[in-house]
Amino acid sequence: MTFRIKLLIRSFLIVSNLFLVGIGAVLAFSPEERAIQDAARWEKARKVASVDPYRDTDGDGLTDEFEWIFGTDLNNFDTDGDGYSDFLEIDNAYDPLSDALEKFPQKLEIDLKNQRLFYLVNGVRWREFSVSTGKASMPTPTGNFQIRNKVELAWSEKYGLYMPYWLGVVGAVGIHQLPYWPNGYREGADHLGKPVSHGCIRLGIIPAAYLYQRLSVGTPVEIY
Ligand SMILES: [Ca+2]
Ligand SMILES: [Ca+2]
Repeated sequence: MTFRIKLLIRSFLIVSNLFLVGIGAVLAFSPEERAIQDAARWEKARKVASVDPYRDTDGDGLTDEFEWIFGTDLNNFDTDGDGYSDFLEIDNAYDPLSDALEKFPQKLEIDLKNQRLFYLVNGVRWREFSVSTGKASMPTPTGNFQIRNKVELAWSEKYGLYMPYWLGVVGAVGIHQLPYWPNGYREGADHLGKPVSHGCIRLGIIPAAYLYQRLSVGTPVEIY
């Protein structure tokens, strides 16, 4: 084959690849769409495998549906026999099928429209919490970020309040527990589910502590 023909074919391949990448970006699914697809896939598989989603056969706190999703034995509370239950391992992002110490990938997805935060373990929506994000005049930015810092009790100089269990995300925006003022007054939990913050992502008392204990700097955060 002559050099010119090879060059022509290579150019064609490069251009067509770029085209495919472009098409891929246009056709990429949003987290919401991915969740719908996952739900449909699980629904179908559950029918095939006759898994009762709400039953917890071995009583380890992990429903049969989650056992099926994570591939654990729904008749054995400690599938890999390492002394830690399947539930405890997944809840702390460890692989319930192996005693390896590497953690599963973790991720947060924040749905501004529905004011929900999803905590993903190994790509599975493991927990879901109500949040309060930025009000219309101070919206929470959307995009793909990472946890950039952690502060157990952050102080806002600007607003004169404490933001416990701070997980910094982008600029001055972070995820934190319902804030409280030096006089002890705390923002009401009735604000959860409503976008009323100054841009931060506020979480309830227990969810904020739960996530702070489990997540580290670098964890991906997708806000949409
Ligand atoms: Ca179970
Ligand atoms: Ca185990």
